[in-house]
Amino acid sequence: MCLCLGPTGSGKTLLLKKLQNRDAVDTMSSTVPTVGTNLITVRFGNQKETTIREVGGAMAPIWKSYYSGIQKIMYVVDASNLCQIAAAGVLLYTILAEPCLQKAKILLVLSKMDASYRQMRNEALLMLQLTRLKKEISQDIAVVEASAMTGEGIDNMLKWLQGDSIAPCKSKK
Ligand SMILES: Nc1nc2c(ncn2[C@@H]2O[C@H](COP(=O)(O)OP(=O)(O)OP(=O)(O)O)[C@@H](O)[C@H]2O)c(=O)[nH]1
Ligand SMILES: [Mg+2]
Repeated sequence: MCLCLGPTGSGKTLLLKKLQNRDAVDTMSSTVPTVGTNLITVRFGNQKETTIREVGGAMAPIWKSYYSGIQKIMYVVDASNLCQIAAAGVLLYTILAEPCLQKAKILLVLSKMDASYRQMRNEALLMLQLTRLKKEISQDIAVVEASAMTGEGIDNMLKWLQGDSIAPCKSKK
């Protein structure tokens, strides 16, 4: 089981829909904030599948009650909304400090890349203090740039879910 967390409106629900069925997502239809949780099953080509539980951003105060037995966390941050990023970083830090998640694998997803300019990736990582964070924590953090609108990053997210390491993306201008 993988948990999908991140501030409200960061794009979790739409990305998960796209992971589940990349060809049949109406990205024009609007989503509603997830109140509670949302379970989805992702099937891979090789008959394997995995379950992801999204816990809505509105539920952040009780994210903790879902940590037991979790090995993977996908943390979604809206890269087009730099104002929200510092707060997203604080929430990420509390997840990483959690004793029962010290062995978890973390995927940091910079979402809505279609609405961001490329340089925002670096600004977002800077505001999250990722380089500093990586030195202080025991978990493995991979970073993916993604967009539910264009489908960017979906392949890498599927690879990560299957346990493959993903090549660090080059900084694009
Ligand atoms: N431009 C753009 N907009 C997106 C993308 N993904 C989601 N959105 C928009 O962002 C808004 C919030 O998306 P959701 O997927 O519902 O966000 P969420 O993270 O599930 O939010 P909570 O369930 O409240 O925690 C919606 O209006 C989406 O249409 C994306 O890749 N690009
Ligand atoms: Mg949602």
